[in-house]
Amino acid sequence: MKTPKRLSSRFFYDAEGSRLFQEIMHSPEYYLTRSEYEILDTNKDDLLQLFTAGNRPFELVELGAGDGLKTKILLSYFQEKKADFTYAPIDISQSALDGLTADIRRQWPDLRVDPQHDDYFNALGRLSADSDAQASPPRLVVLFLGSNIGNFSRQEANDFYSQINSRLRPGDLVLTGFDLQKHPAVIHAAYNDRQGLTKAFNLNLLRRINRELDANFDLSAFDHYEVYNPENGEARSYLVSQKDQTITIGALDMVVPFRYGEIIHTEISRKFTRTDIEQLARATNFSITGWFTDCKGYFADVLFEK
Ligand code: AVJ
Repeated sequence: MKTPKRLSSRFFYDAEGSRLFQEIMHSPEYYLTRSEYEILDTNKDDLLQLFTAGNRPFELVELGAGDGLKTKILLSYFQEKKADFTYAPIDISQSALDGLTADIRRQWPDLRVDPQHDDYFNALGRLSADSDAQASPPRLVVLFLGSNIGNFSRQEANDFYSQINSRLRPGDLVLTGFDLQKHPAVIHAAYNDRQGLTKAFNLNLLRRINRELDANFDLSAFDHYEVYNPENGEARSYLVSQKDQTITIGALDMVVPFRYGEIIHTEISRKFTRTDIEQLARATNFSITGWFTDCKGYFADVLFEK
């Protein structure tokens, strides 16, 4: 068995995990969502001008759309301004996608929605192939909001943005939400909320393994532990075994021993400097054509152009 033990943060988002994440986004400590909401709301007109430059129609492709709370600010404004665009949310969760699509069709019956239930790359590849087939293709505008990029290592982020770049044409855009480095105590608090929502979110991984893989984790025998390292900008989440114990995972025919104090690493939430973001753009052949921050300077939505 490898040490330290690890679980991928991809597995957080079953129905209960998605619900807990919604609650985290509303908690007083989790500033990320409010900061990005402010940025999009304040700059929606500038963004529309940039997306429609040259009077081209555009296709708004959102990676990991979730409940689309923040995107709706843009959708609502773009609709009001009668912009010529299609919204293509991509998500691996069919239930999240169905909910979002139904919601949007109810709210804006005239908006063109083209949901893609798929892996990001397959969906992006298909959308760019579709537009290649058109005489005057729409500009692709990729949205990757919420600092979801923080879950990637530096290398993974470079690979991901290079792959996105390879599926775009010159003039296409990517708008990314980056959580910025700031006073470490502010970041620490966001992942250690008083209500225990982040703890429940982290422990839900074990509940999911119990249910889907027939395991017998006792959730009360594990604790949540989060550290933020201001030297490298990494917030890391762990589950900690509170005693010596042995877990069985029926579906995998696996017996997993834990020592008292042993950890499972579950997530990295990376925080960025301006230099980190500039290096990402340069390494993946994008130029930076827009830089938007909230009034506290906690978060940035940055526009990359191919
Ligand atoms: C959805 C990946 C941006 O890392 O801040 C929230 C998930 N984890 N609290 C983040 C999360 C713990 C979140 N992202």
